[in-house]
Amino acid sequence: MKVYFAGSIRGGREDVDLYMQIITHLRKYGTVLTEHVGDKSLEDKGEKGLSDKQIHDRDMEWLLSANLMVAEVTRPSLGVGYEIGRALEHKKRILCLYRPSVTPRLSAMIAGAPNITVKPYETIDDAVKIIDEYLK
Ligand code: 6K6
Repeated sequence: MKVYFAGSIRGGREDVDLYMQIITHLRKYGTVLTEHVGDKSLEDKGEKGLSDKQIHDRDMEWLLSANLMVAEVTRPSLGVGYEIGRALEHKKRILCLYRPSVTPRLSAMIAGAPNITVKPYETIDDAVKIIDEYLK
């Protein structure tokens, strides 16, 4: 299975450690195409000198090849919202995770969208259980 993990980059990197913990769990199910999203050491100044267009086009290619999208949507991110919209358009399975203690009111365009599974959680242990249940 190919998993596209989405998490905030320019929207704010406060949750990068959590992203890596989720990615580490997702690896048990297959290949995570976007491991860099959880890489703390990567600075957002154009990974390997890639332009914004190159990043967009490469990520879209990966997204289209993925069987599943898992998005951590606690930190509002234009890029993550865009990726979710594109994944919906292409009928991908989408699981969105968010922490209500940080974001009590998730965007209605995510919380109210059809064909997206949205789950609140607080700890990595909760997230792991939700993912396991979703993929069972
Ligand atoms: C720096 C650190 C990690 O990656 C970089 C270089 N920039 C990007 N590289 C790869 N994917 C990116 C990059 N910027 C945004 N994205 C994609 O958009 C990721 O798949 C994220 O899920 C999402 C984040 O969007 P913003 O709007 O928060 O940046």
